[in-house]
Amino acid sequence: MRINRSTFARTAPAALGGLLSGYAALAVAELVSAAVRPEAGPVTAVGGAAIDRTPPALKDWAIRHFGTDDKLVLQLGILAVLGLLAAALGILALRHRRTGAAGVLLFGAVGGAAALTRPDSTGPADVLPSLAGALAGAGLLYLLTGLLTAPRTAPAPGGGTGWNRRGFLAAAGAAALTATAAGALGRRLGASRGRDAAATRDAVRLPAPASPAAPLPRAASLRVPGISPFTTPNADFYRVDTALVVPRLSADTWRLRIHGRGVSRPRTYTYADLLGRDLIERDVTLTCVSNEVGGPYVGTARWLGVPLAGLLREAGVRPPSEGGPADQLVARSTDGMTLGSPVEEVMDGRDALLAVGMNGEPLPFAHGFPVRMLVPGLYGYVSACKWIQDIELTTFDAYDPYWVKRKWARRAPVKTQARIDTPKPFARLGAGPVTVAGVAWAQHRGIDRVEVRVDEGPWEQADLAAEDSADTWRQWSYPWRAAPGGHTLTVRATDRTGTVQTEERTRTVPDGASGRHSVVVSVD
Ligand SMILES: Nc1nc2c(c(=O)[nH]1)N[C@H]1C(S)=C(S)[C@@H](COP(=O)(O)O)O[C@H]1N2
Ligand SMILES: [Mo]
Repeated sequence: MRINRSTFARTAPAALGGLLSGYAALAVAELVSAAVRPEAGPVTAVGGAAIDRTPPALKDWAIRHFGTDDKLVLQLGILAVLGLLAAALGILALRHRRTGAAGVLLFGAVGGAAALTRPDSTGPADVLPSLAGALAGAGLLYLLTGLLTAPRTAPAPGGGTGWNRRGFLAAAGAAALTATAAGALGRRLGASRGRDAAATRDAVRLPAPASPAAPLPRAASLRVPGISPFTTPNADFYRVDTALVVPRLSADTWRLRIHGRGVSRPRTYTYADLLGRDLIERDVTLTCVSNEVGGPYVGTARWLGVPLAGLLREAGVRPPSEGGPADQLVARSTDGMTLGSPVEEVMDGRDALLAVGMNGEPLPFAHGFPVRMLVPGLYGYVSACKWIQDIELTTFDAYDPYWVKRKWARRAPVKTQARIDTPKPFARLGAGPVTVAGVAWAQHRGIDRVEVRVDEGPWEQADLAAEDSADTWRQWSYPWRAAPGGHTLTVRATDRTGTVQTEERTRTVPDGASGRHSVVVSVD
């Protein structure tokens, strides 16, 4: 019995030693990554690699269930797994001291390899955070395990080999404090780096547009409580991307290169070059292909930017309909994302933009500062490259961009959709007049009609707010006389091509969800 208890008595501190070593490894990695590159930190690198390898269905599920928090969930998951493994290594080290320490080094190797193979890797220095962290963690585990297995200087009462409890606790405490200090310092350094980029953003004075957006018609906004505002404030605008750390680029050093097939005059632009051109301002509704029927990944902003078609013409690009050799435009971001848009649509006269402004301010970092692309009528994943740095003209045959490699469609125009914003699902309402309201979108075609149906009743015409443009959503409302009982409210939109929103439900993969949004309510 005594033996067992003393073994257990050392298992718990051994696990603690493992955890502490893992913690120290991450803290040191954080500090070094602040000096090298925040994206090269092991958790960020492994997380990014995990995102790239996630099957589309799972990624889609994660986006739907955690939304913008999906990245936090992923990082917490990685930390939980690392914590368990670190504790296990601590226990292993009790018997095999060197193997335990080598285990920590192995994790460092995984982190370093992930950092090196990320598309945004800037070179061999990217292994340094993982390497330094692993060395610190392995050394600490070796040391702590030594204290756990060393016999006391004085024999334990009743004999048996005890362990150097006091020495272990002192070393563990010192390690915890040092690691916490290193991690905190790393965070501060990282934050000051971000502040430099923020300073270049603060210094931006957006020029007035040569072609301003028409004032928003007052009648485009219905006064219905609970309806989505026509213009989505930047702080509420949905965010979907694969970046675990939001890239904070400096406007001063930003460059955009345009090159590829049929580009007779390849060009590189600076941010100042773009601001010096004639800018246009347009209201455009952006939608994510991962948006479920009735989902939140859609928003409207007033964008300011350079017409992309003009830049392409200057570079000598002709659309396929004029005999140009490239039918796909691949936009590449600083974080290694690639998005492919059809050249024909980009150049067909619609307001495809290199956007620099969003709702009156420079693009927020999360939405692509300094410059992003935007093509009205196409889902974000085939058009809206954030943190853009390169545009390559190529063909759909020659190159599959990021999402297409992951089973999403090559071409993806936005599907006609309507959403009920109010009442909310499972709302309890009083009998009598109830305003049912929401938004409907069919970017670049426009919305012509919205209808609402109560239970299995007839489709009734909803009132449409004034149209801002065919590229924006339209608010709608329907005055309902609610009778007591449970009811299902369903909505459908008709776009300007006369196509009625289909009833057929499809999943978001591969080219966007279809089907009709309905909401179940109970009326007392
Ligand atoms: N660099 C980069 N750009 C990107 C993405 C990304 O993951 N990385 N996601 C795209 C997708 S899927 C959508 S829907 C839009 C979303 O833009 P938002 O986050 O500004 O709403 O950005 C697009 N641009
Ligand atoms: Mo998306």
